[in-house]
Amino acid sequence: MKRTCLGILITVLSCLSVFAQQKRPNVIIIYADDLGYGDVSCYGAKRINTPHIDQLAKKGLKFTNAHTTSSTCTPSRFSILTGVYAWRKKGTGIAPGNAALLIDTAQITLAKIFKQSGYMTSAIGKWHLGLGSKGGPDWNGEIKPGPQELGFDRSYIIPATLDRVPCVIVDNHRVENLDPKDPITVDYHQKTGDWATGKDHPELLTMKSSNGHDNTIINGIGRIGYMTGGKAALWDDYTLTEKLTTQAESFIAKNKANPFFMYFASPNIHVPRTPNKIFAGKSGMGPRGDVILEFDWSVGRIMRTLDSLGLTKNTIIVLSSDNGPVVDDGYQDEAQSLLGGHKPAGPLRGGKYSAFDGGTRVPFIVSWPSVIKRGTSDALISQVDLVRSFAGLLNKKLKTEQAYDSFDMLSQLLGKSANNRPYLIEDAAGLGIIADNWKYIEPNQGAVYDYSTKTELGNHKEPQLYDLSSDIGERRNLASQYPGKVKLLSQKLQQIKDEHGYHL
Ligand code: NG6
Ligand code: CA
Repeated sequence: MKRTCLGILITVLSCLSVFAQQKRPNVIIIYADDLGYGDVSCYGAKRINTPHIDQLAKKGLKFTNAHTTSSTCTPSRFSILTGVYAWRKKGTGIAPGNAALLIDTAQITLAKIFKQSGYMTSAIGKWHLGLGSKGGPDWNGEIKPGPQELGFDRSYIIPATLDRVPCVIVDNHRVENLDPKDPITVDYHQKTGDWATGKDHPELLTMKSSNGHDNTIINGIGRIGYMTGGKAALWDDYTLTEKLTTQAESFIAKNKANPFFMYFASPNIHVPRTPNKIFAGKSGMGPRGDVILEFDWSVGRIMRTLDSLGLTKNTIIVLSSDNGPVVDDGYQDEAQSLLGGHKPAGPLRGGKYSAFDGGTRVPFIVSWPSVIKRGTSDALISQVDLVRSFAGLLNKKLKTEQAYDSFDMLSQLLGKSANNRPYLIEDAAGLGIIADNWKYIEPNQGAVYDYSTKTELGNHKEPQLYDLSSDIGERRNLASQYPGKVKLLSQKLQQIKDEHGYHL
């Protein structure tokens, strides 16, 4: 008798757990590179049309006040994956292509949270968080630690950026298509091997540099850093988005029966902008506009794959960008001359590299058709919050010493609350803090303007204070009018810095 009861109990419990298993949503983060607040049509772009992203926004929740933690790539990615501000750790600025892994493998990560909850996890696309242990990766051997040591079951990545060597894909722990007889050498200080450089052979370039980008030429494009070898492993710039999207689709298809988490970090719309021939010339805005179309297409393909497998309803998609927009980021690709009236940052001031909101306020859309009601949310949230929010969704308790900069904003992500995060930190040359629509940028010695990218960097030797509710473009510095507010926010910022340390 006892045995039967126990048997029934076990059956009931296992049914419950299967039920729970089935109900758990898949989660996909689609993370664009350098896509601005004004670069997609559902955020107001007029000259460019992004129907798939718009469709996602139409079905889901469009955030108007969501932020990256930084106005450049590496620190933003560090934060979204760890729940910790990158400025707390030394050496987390824009990483060279041969940097060692920047995230401690003992640290909690978004991927680990999903993996520990039984999800299949993958990182596909741009990584830019370093690989390998001290001294950097062994490109010709086993490349670890990397994403897999941080909780991703599968990884298929561009090690750094499109414009940084080595221009090869790392498939799990190895360079894809590497011929052992043609080993790769990478150097960020001096030329290695005999491959031509943009500096010495500008006549070989199919895309000319406007700033830097004059080291080794790969596929007719001058890059940052020197490399030689690995010829068979080099990526093709013009079909890379396609290739990565296909990988994403096959990961989804393979895991259609399990809950899965995919971090799909698109290389678009970072330089060098090399649209697939399907999109070349289609935007009328040159390659920058064309790769926005390409990004939108790749989002559409992922959405279609989910649809065809019947997964749309129970899949959460978070679509965002790692930092704000830049027009000329170092190549002569007509982005500036063909811009027309397009405003990549929308109404915001500054862009990539900037302490103004153009650097950090980005498109942010969350869709989960079976749960989230469509609409718009003005809640102040940060990408650093994804760690604790998804831990909340999975009922996973994190220790206080883990992901300490992350807040559980699940209710906001699901549209059940529009409460603001009490404060939020943005990182450029100096730090900025936003609380209740007031933004304070601490005094710093950084350049005010970057002439090569034509960016207002938002740095100033004096404190800056903006009322974002009436001045979203950060035009009127109210610091001298509201010294009390300046004091309060600078004290709060100092307290946040001191709580867990900082390295600027
Ligand atoms: C800059 C590069 C820029 C881009 C950026 C990183 C030059 C002149 N500029 O140093 O092209 O690669 O680093 O971008 O080399 S990010 O989105 O990965 O942060
Ligand atoms: Ca970026």
